[in-house]
Amino acid sequence: MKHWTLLTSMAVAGLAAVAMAKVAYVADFASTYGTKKTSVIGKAKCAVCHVGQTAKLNPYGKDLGEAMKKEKTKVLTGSVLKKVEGLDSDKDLKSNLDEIRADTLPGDPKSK
Ligand SMILES: [Ca+2]
Repeated sequence: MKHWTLLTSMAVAGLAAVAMAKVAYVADFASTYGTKKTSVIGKAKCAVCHVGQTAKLNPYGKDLGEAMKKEKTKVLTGSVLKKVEGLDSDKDLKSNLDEIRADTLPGDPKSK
């Protein structure tokens, strides 16, 4: 029984750490691009990189994940964000940077 309690505690702590990481990523993104909370991107929060509010990454989130791996970091930095600016993650013919500037979602082809 104690074994399960420990495992459950570790799982909850792990999920909390993931949630905290996401909150930090949203802040890093906003400070890099100066996005306002009232903008489409600002309101999307985690959905800029994830499919809705799930842990699953959208195409833009996957490209950021690859860039983080290449930089051997687990932190979303301005440098990582810049590495994927020229890509068109969601294949809607607009670069990620153009989408961010236009306040559309770089990981959602329906947002353009
Ligand atoms: Ca795009």
